[in-house]
Formats: sequence, structure tokens, C-alpha cells
Amino acid sequence: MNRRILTLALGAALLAGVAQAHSFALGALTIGHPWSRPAAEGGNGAGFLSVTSKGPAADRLVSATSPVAGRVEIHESMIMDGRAMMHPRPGGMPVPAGGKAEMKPGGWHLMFIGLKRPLAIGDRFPATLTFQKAGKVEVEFVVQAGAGVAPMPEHKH
Ligand SMILES: [Cu+2]
Repeated sequence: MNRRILTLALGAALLAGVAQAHSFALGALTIGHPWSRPAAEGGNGAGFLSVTSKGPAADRLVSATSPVAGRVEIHESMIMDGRAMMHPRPGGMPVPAGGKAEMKPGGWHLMFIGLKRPLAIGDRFPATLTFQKAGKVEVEFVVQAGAGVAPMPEHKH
């Protein structure tokens, strides 16, 4: 690889690392910057986003689907006995009235299980989120490196 190609590749990686924030509106809810970590085909990917509510009633993110994964689960990570553990939350993630719920590394996340294609930095892919009250919204995830955070623990339940 010559120096010019190397420079271009590095530039693209840097751009992808600071992917522009994007958001999606659904009634009183705003879904902020859906993103996922890179992951291999056949493996599992982790997705993150925020949900901000301007509404007077609490809501709940109850499920998600994506054409890139066999299925999508809602999980919560937490430290137990000094180890990071992931728990499926089949009841979904609560969104407080007039407040914010956040999926981020080390906490709530979407688990894209059985990836049908690799997720590479800079890729974008669609997903559909379903909220208990607000209903469905189509969003787009951007694949980026999770800067400065520990890698996800192995997916074992
Ligand atoms: Cu998980």
C-alpha cells in the first residue's frame, strides 16, 4: 500500500469515528443518534441510542427489528460481583415522561443477534423500533467505533 492510499484510508476512518449526530422524531419522542459497534457476520452486534420525551406520559421501548439481524433483543448490562453481565429485558426499556432514556455501553443496549452481514465502520443500516404508546418508527444506525469504552463482554446467558 503506498503512502497516499494509506492516508486516504486513515482519513476515512477518522471521519467515521466522528459520525455526525442524527435523530428521528416519533410524536413526543426523539430518538437520538442510533449507532452500533462493528461486528462480524454470524455474530452479535450491540446498538445504542437515546430516547428523549417531551410528552406528559411515560412510554416504553418494547421491541426492535432489523433486516441485518435474525432478531433484536433489548438488554441491560450491569456490574455484578465485579463482572460485567448482560441481562435480556423482554419488558423493554422505560422512557420517563418528559425525560430521557439512554442506551450506552455498560448499560441498556440493543442486541442484534445472528448478523446476516458484517457491520463495518461507516456502514449504515435500518431498524424499526416499537414503543408501547408512540408506536413504530424507522431509524438508521451508523456503525462506529465506541471510543474510549471497554469492549462488550461475551454474549452468554
Ligand atoms: Cu446484550
